[in-house]
Amino acid sequence: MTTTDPTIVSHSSAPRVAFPPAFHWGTATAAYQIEGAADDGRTPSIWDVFSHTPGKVVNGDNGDIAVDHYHRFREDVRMMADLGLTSYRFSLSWSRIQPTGRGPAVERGLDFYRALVDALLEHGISPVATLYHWDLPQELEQAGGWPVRETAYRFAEYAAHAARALGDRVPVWTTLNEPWCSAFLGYGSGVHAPGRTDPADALKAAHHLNLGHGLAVGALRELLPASAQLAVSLNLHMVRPLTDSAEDLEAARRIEAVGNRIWTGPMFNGGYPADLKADTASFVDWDELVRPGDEAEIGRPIDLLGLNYYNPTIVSAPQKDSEAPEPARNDGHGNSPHSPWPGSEDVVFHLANEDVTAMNWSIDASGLSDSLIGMHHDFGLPLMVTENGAAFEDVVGPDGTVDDPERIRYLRLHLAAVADAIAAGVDVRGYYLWSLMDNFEWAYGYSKRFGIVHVDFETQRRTPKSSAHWYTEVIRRGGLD
Ligand code: IFM
Repeated sequence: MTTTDPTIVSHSSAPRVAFPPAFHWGTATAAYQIEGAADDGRTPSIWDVFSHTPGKVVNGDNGDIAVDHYHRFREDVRMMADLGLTSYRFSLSWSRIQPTGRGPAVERGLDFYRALVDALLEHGISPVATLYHWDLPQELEQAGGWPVRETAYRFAEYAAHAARALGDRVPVWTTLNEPWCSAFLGYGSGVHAPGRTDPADALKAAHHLNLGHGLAVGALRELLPASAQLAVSLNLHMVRPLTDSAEDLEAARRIEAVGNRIWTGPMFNGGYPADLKADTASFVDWDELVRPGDEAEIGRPIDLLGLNYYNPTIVSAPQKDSEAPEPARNDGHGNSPHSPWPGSEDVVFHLANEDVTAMNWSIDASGLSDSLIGMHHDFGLPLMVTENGAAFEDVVGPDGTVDDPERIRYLRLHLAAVADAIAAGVDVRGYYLWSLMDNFEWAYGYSKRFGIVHVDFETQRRTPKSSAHWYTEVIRRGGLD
């Protein structure tokens, strides 16, 4: 048995499914979703502008205060330690570090992250820093945003500032979080900041995010100690055709191309796939967009690959029968008439089943184990689950506690799926539960709660839910019953 094999043990106090001893048990958050302190030393990001635009976010919510983590980080780190977390994944706010998106870094912004990381280390919690979790400095958006090539170079410059300041104490770095959302929800369907709706811009943004990743990896390698591990967090879609008809298989191929291989092609397989380029040729001239050397830059080796998984993606060809039930629009359209799937606008998305979370996302943990096994096979890199979790309609009991058995069930199923992948030989290094605490859920504002810690958004009081206590026990025992 190797150290990565989940162990089946019979001792009654030991977990039935144990994880490797060095497995990282974490939670994940993102700067704009938790920090607040929007005008305390930083300039607006695209999410400040978007959330302050009427009609863009449920209830007109914004991240001005969020859960005030900027001021409460010490208390939050203590809480993480009390929960027994061994690792914590957070993101850096670019406009806190480099307010104009270019030029020198601001020490005050860096000091906040130095203090956060020091507090984590003092409590024995290993930090994982994400450089970009969707909050582009607004100044760069005004200069064209991600559809403009220059933004990729600015990202690498910012990455270098972060590496110089934190490189001595952060062992694991991820460049981008879910670049699919940045490109296709931000510039395609427009349901995320900056809210633009041009398929050509979405594809250009995708290329420049990829290029920014590669340039940042280059900058980080030069500045970080040799022991630093570099990663990217992708929300690779576990695409499944509704039926095995040729038409549904073709729909799955198209979504897989513009959802997944647009990232993994240049990052791991030498370049953009020919079928993706053909599917989207009416929007962009790929030969003009991708300059010589770009794909090699994007393909710089990394050490770990992060997967963010919530639910599988079930697709079919357009339904011909007008009597067919209205398909579930859990496909990134939100309320937008604009598609986030350039070249594949007519593909229909379905729920995998009716067992759904408060986001109307089907609960199907088999997609997680299948994804991990597929990624291991396709890319051969050590993996981390950099996000997984669920929103439910949590209720605070009369005694102030929050009992969330549905979330425990979701987490148990998905951790078991991770264990299945490990048992199948996949090298999974850690699991980062989304999320540590309730926070600003983007276009849904504060209406969706993903935390294992409840936050009263009026008082900022934190209350660990029963799922938090359950997770603590899983960590303590090193596995699942
Ligand atoms: O809240 C988000 C996070 O920022 C990125 N991944 C999905 C989560 C839930 O929607």
